[in-house]
Amino acid sequence: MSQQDHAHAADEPERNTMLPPPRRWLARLGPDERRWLTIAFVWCLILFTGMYVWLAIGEQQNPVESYRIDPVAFSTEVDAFIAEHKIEERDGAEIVAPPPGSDVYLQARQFQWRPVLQLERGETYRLLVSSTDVQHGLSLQPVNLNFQVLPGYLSVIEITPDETGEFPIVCNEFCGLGHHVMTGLVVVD
Ligand SMILES: [Cu+2]
Repeated sequence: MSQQDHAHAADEPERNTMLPPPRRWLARLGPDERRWLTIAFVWCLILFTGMYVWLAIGEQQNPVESYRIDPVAFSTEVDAFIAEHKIEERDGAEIVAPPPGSDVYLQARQFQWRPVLQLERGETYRLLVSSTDVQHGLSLQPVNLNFQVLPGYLSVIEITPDETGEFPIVCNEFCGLGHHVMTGLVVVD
């Protein structure tokens, strides 16, 4: 070895690349890190608690009850409901006028909400909704009735229309190629 090589080796600390790097990640948290982690954790707790607070006082949650149901059985019930209360058919859509206060069915399927429901203002109905194929999303605006519709599950919600008019239903869960044309209608007289 020359004189120069010796000098160079002494300058650089010897490094064995097979050893792990210094364990800096086990160092104590700095004050800033600790402060922000505390703020983030407290904020998480506030939001988590907020879910239950809004459930109680916010009137933002739809009081939907859920039950298991066989999709084929549900389909049969919807067909029977439509056959019993159908008043007319317009552009292939079945328009159904169930008696006030009764159970009304709404079936979600690719790519349709059936039937069109004709309800009376001020009367209370139990709306029974399910899907007979894939997951859909029921969105009735502007009354903000909005929940997931799943095959095998029956969602039941009491509704009392307080305004007359036509209320479109859209599917807000992507369900296939015809998703964008999947609309339905509730008519309130
Ligand atoms: Cu859809």
